[in-house]
Amino acid sequence: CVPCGHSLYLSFKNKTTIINVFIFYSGRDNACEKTSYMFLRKELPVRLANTMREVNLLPDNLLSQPSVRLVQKWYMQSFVELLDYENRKPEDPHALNDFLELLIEIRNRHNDVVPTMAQGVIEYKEKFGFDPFTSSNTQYFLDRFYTNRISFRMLINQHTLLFGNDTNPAHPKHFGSIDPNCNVADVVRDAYDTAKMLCEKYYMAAPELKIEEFNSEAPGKPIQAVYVPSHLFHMLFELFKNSMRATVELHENSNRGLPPVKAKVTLGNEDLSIKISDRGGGVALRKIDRLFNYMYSTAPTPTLEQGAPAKAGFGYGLPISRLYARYFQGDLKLYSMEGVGTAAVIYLKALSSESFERLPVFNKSAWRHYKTSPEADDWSNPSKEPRDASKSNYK
Ligand code: W6P
Repeated sequence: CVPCGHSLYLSFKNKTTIINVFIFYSGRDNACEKTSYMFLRKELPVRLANTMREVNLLPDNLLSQPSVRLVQKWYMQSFVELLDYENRKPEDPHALNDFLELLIEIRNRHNDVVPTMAQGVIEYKEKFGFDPFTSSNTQYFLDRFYTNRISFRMLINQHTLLFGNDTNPAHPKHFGSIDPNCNVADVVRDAYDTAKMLCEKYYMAAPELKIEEFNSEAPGKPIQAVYVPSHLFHMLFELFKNSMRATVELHENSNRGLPPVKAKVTLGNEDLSIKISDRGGGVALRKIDRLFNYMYSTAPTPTLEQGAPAKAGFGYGLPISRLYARYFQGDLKLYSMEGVGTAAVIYLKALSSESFERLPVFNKSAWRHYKTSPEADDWSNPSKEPRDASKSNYK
């Protein structure tokens, strides 16, 4: 079992050691699959158990919503099914294949975790309204919960892609879901094209794309990363949808056409950055945090119909995109200038050796997050009502 040269890796922590598990394998040989099996039959239940413990720390009013209970049931069932393999030797003639099938089953069972949790948040809001304490608890929890889910699916996908028979013939040079030579501008164009089709369907128009590359390491050469193209696509598609919507809605009735959406891909020593900027009128600084807030941005309207097209502007697109960026030590930030436009920047690590998993840990300090009530604000707070509404433009 020979891991390939790249060092983008997934790690896992237990009490005393950090074990780096290479997810690049040079071939689809059996020894490799056994190693992966031995790792996953332990690691997957550990990740499920950590999450289930944290679910139990949610406020009772949220925990008791039927949708949250349903998600909890899925996690328990998958946990139990994985434990069946605790003592099955990899030499057992059916163990490897049965395990692979179980992973696919589990992946399917957990497909709708995100909309179902969103439903739970809606149920909570309908009954108890919006309050800052539950909102900050929910924010903290869902960021960790979804990061855990991203990592869990990443592990399952690597195993099924590398050892199942559903290997993708379109991408012979990928290692599972990882492209060791991912051309970033290509993914930008791909995500733009997909968002453009959606935008034209809704609005009969879409802004053009202008794309620039600055490779400070190898001037003139295309910028590449060791990365998961589907993660990158997910983030960029979300940003393009937002930028296009803002652009079209602001300029719909103007006869000067739509200002283009610009993309700039840059590579430095440490960072590989991708900026998507629009002239869609921007967002006031006061409202930027809301765009990443799960509880604030869940509206009861998005129907959970199968195959319903994803419309931009509500739901969990932005906060989850930021989790994808952070998962491999990057980030996603919004810089807006109200009245003019918005720039969104995705930061990735330039070096794959810096791109290890960022995982939530479940310790005392995490526990404290759920158990301490918010303290009084230690900064002065202007009164909600302007002293004289006719003179003040404080909103
Ligand atoms: C906007 C709002 C937004 C969110 C995310 C990305 C781009 C944009 N543009 O106006």
